[in-house]
Amino acid sequence: MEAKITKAIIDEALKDWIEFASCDVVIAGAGPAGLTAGKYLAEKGYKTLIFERRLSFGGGIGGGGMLFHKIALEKDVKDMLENFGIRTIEKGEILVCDTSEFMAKLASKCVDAGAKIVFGVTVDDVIFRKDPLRIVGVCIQWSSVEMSGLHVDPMFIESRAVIDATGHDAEVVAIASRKVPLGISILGERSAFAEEGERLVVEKTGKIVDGLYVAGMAVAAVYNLPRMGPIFGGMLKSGKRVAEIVSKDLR
Ligand code: 48F
Repeated sequence: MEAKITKAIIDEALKDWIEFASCDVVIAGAGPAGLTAGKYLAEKGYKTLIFERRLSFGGGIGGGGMLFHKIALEKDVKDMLENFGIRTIEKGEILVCDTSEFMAKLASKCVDAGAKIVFGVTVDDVIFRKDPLRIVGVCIQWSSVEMSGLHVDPMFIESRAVIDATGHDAEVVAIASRKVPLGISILGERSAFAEEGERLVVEKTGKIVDGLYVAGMAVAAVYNLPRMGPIFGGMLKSGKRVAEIVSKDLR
């Protein structure tokens, strides 16, 4: 029995790895922006793979506002929330919902749409080509190996588009801007200005260079935009917008 358990797991895992070694879209990070982008891209039929460093999805959702188990959203994302089946309570101009419901339903809709989420894997570099400069995939490593500090070479996933949805540090764009380089420097996010941050994070969502896109709080890090704290409408809209932009470019 024990050997059968091992064989069944490895057999199915390898099938996924072989299938996804080359895919349409790699998303780094399974926070709200990455999960939303994953849902809309998979729904459009793109082979979409999400790598998440941790062993769970949700990113900053679980912490709510200072560990209170609720997050806020603007009313203009009500349709999207209904599409995800997420229930909210109206508080004047703000909608409020449970962190657990928000996280679970974003992830379940993303998976149901066909996106593959792999936990415990960190995107630690990009693959590039010259003339013209473009990003054609990512280098990946087990997060546990990364944490151990062992010297282990990464492996590669080729993809037509890479989306940095790694949150506040914009890790993938930061690496590419240092190592490719892209001719940009990452300034990091600014102090809080919720309304402006929510607007600009959506407006600036998009392509960095051919093959590399940015969504969610990573956008704020790249473009030095204000942070907005535990209000999440901008993350949903940014995830949806990057899916539309990538989908248009891949068509
Ligand atoms: O941080 P995160 O939730 O980013 P987001 O989707 O949403 C931001 C909000 O949660 C909140 C906010 C706005 O309302 O201020 O903070 O933009 O999710 C990012 C995910 O990416 C993972 C990380 O563990 C988290 O789950 N991640 C980070 N770096 C890597 C990564 C990496 N190099 N490879 C794989 N996953």
